[in-house]
Amino acid sequence: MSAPIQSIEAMLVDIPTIRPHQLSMTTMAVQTMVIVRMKDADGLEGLGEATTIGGLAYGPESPESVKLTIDTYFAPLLIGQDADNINTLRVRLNNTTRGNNLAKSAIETALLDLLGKRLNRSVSDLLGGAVQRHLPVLWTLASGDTAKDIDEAKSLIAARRHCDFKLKIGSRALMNDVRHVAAIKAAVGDGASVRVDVNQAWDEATAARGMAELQAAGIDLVEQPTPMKDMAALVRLSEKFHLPILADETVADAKDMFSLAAAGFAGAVALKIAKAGGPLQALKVATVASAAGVGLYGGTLLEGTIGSAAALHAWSTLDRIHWGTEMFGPLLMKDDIVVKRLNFHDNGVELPTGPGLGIEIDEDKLAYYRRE
Ligand code: MUC
Ligand code: MG
Repeated sequence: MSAPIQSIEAMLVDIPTIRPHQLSMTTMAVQTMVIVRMKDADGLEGLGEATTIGGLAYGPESPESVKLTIDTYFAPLLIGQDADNINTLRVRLNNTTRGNNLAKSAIETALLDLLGKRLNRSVSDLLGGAVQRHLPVLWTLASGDTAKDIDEAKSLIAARRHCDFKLKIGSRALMNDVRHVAAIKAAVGDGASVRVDVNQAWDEATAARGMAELQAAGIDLVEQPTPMKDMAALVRLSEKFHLPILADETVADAKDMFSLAAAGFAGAVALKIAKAGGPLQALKVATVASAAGVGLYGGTLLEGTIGSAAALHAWSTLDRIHWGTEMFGPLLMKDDIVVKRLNFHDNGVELPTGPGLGIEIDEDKLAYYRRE
């Protein structure tokens, strides 16, 4: 039988990154996760995570605002409610709170983890069952230095930890970025798929020139070249080039996916539980994308182990993930707050096993990294 939600705690956890991670809008030296611990009246605990990139650099929710939203607005709406009916709780939240999908993703994840623990089933079981248990994971090269990126790529290929790479570009002059990308592609060879993420940095004309250059350099995919709200530019670019586009910031939820596809976009979409408002919501984006013939990619906002595991449970249920995943967030951090880290091997990661997410908090580590 189910039990009411008794407490919801949201805490900020700061872990340094293994090296600076340079994106078009910020350079990260530390990752801040919002970790949610939700307890029911039987003492079962659900874990959730909401994580973004660079404070407010990536989107309108910051780690601090996510914590405030959960503490001030979500917890009073949820405490005392039956924890089992996740759809009812989502409707309850959405009736009185708009947006804040990162915070909602942490809550939906914690509810799924809690339900899984109650039923002794994994989150992927709750989502219909895993189709694959070892998912491909690429690595992002973003040290800001071409030679360092090449060394990093070569050692990861040799260790069979990753065979595909995403490069963060857009902060430098176009031709400097193109030279950087072409040098890395030439160094890793045809065995590796090399993609770029521009994180909205180009206007449409720059993007058209950039895509022509990147196509010639052998790049496989160009992620979010233009500003998120400019859907028409993404559609026009997708019509103009054979080099496919991966829509990221433009598509948060199923409605965005429908609008982009209806406008004529062809390409792929980065699914992210954080953008959509949770694993269940991200799978709705996948359904719309698949119906429109848009390829799927398992995306991250560089979450730690809890958020990455939640996403992996969702991606594992998809028939096909055309472009693989990028669930490497935990590897970008110097340390972790879980007892058993995810098992990355053979250019991918194992879906964690056990009830719920299959993740357990290391209390000492959490106490150490938790922000006071
Ligand atoms: C993004 O925009 O895709 C994913 C991988 C990475 O390095 O940054 C993120 C965010
Ligand atoms: Mg992106």
